[in-house]
Amino acid sequence: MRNGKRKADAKMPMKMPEGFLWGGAVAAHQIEGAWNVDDRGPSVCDVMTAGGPHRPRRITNGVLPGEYYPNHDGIDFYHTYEHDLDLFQEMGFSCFRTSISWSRIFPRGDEDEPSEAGLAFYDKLFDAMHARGIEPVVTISHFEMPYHLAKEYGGFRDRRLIDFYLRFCEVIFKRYHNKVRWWMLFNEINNQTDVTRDIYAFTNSGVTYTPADNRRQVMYQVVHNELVAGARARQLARQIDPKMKIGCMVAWVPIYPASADPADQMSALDAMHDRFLFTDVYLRGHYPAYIRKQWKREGIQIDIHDGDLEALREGTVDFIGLSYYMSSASRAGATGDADERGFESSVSNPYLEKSAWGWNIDPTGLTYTLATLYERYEVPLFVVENGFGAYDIPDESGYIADDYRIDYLRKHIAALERAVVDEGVEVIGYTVWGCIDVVSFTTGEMEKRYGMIYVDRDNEGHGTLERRRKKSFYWYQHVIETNGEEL
Ligand code: BGP
Repeated sequence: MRNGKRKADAKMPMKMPEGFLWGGAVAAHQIEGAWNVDDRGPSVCDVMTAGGPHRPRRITNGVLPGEYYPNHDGIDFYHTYEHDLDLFQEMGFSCFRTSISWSRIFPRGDEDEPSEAGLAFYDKLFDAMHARGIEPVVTISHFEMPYHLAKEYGGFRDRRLIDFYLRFCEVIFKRYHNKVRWWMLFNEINNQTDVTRDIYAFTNSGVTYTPADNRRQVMYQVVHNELVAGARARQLARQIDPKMKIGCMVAWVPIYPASADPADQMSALDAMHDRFLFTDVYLRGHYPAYIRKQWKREGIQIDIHDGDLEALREGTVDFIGLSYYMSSASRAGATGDADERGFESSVSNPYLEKSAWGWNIDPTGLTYTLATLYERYEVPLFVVENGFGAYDIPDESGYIADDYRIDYLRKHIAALERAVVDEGVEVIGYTVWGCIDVVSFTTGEMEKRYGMIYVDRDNEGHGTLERRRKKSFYWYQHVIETNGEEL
């Protein structure tokens, strides 16, 4: 109900349009394992140890003996993908999002020629998906930069990364353009605006800050280099095959004003600039006035080369891929980062419950997100991550009745449908994050489970890797079967 009554089309069923893509989402580094098989070189996530809800992951100097790196094995999807795809097909998936592991194709990242073994794996994976009526949705770089590029070049601090990324794109576009229609450039490229978290700079851009760094200066320069790389990749895709749809991918956490105090509204507006910056450049093709003023105020100098701004202008994307998990709030003058959302004025929202990892639960925030993004850009949106991380406790028979996950997903899919039916937002599809239990990104835990499929593996790497259907498996199967009409 909005403004006291449903809009004029209230009689319309709350279901998705024909052709809507339903599925699940993962990332190579969190699912594949086989970290050093068939030529694959270490990626930045292969030097991140396991952590926990209150124990940050550590980034080690190389792969060290005696440390536990959960991404090395993932859930061994590299060897089990046929079986896992059978389970996704059983749920009725029409699409499945994963990434191409950059260091499986270019083990060090600066080679001239790619690994044929790496390319052959993704040929087999995409063929297996199509054989089951599942359309691939591919993230080009999902926190998987070859560790060599981070270690030897400093990641995107070095402009040569633009060319290395473009070479990677050229190889995979030419190889898979007849098998993959939906592509996204960089996963959650905006995470790195939170310069207090080393894990974000490292996984977004291969950057390790030094004590001498002005972190915001470094971050915005690196962001510029990455935005140019993405725009030029978009132009390359257009030349190789215009049928390819290239999207950006952003982590969207809408920031509400903590009160009706106009100062809080301005505080929220300012805080949102570190999100809108990315979609504004990706969709409008230029740097907005607010960021230029902000750089001037902070004395930030961006090294912009000839042709960069033209590339941004010409390389705008076709759609916005986004992850949505939570919302946040901002109070003018707050300095405590109470809500840990990576911006100084963040405060907790007393109207929302939180997950066991402190993530706000706000389905309405998804409707608000989709409506505001669509109003601003009027391009199709793709919800490529939404899910509920929780401790799943099997009963004595091993069954998991994850009603809490069904409840979270039901409310968020209903919110998605309100955006489509009430606001007219064009949404390409919806892929549940971690449709099968995978290694958590922020904590490296297996026990922060998102899946409708349980995987028998614990935080220390013990377990049989057996897959088991949870209660949510059958619930989501019915949601897809009714195209979202019955939640
Ligand atoms: C997003 C990442 C995903 C996934 C998800 C869940 O930021 O794009 O890779 O990890 O968060 O977060 P986590 O795994 O930390 O619980």
